[in-house]
Amino acid sequence: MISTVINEQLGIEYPIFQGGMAWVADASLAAGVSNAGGLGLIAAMNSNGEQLRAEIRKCKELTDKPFGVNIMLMSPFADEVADVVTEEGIKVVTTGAGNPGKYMDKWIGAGIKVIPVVPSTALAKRMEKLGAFAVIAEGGESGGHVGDLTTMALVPQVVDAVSIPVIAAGGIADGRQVAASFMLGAVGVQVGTRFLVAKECTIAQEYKDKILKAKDIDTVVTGKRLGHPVRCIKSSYTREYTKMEYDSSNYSDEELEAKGAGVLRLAAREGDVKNGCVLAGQVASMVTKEEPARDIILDLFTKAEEVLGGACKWVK
Ligand code: TUI
Repeated sequence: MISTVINEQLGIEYPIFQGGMAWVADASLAAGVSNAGGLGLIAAMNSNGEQLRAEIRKCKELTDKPFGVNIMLMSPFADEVADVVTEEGIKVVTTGAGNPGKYMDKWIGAGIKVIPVVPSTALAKRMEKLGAFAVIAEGGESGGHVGDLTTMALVPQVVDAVSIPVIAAGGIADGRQVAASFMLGAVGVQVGTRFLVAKECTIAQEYKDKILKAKDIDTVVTGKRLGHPVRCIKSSYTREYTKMEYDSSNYSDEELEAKGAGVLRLAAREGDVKNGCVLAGQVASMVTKEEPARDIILDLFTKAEEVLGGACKWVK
């Protein structure tokens, strides 16, 4: 059994978080993962305060296990949802796509364990100083908003830079990658892409099918020109976007911004994977079957234990 400060302190069975994926991580998925022994997270994403409150209450109906909320700091409603998590007695908040510094005192004062996603050692150190319980070091293999460093390079550097627990994220979809994360010094993992095809995940079947059919080289990073790089599955949409992105004399930043508006919702909720954008990590091609969250977690940890237990097959 793999047991670390993460599952012990958070009152969960396995040291695994489900990524707080925008337009994906609703009460159904979060409760499914929490009931399966991991930490489910509701993505506050672009919800306003009352929408998030309703989703949190739904999740409380579906599970009596701990779950958390992920706050996307670029959201226009970040201030409102920052208050809602304290009012609703949420115990764990993860943050993404920015620096949560201005909320930290309030959250920590309310007894919340704050666990920011960090793409660099500098931000990890800043978060430690501000009282973060742990950090999630997310490499650019992940889906969605990505940093520059890979998980392999980032995780051990963050582990060396801080003395709080480090959770590895980005490029983790099977037991070998869970085992590797522990070898790099992480004490937990965050998994996104593999949970896209969990039975409890309510996204459109067309989106799940894109993940199930993906090949290794099927993801691309768009949006660098606007400063918001996002990894997604290649499609006719990403080809059009990329063409516009590299043709700055003909397409303004505003036109590019407009091209990106609403495309994740279109794919995830409407199932329009032609005009919409399917966010996914580089491990999408390793995700080959839809199954309950419990089976995903059991598979990840059973295989990770086998790998870690056997140490290394090259050591004779
Ligand atoms: O946040 C994510 N993944 C996301 S957010 C998202 S919604 C979105 N849609 C369109 C454009 C942009 C976002 C989809 N996927 N992962 C966590 C993450 N955070 N990855 C990288 C970062 C990050 C980057 C810079 C965290 C902090 C940061 O700090 C910059 C600073 O202010 O110092």
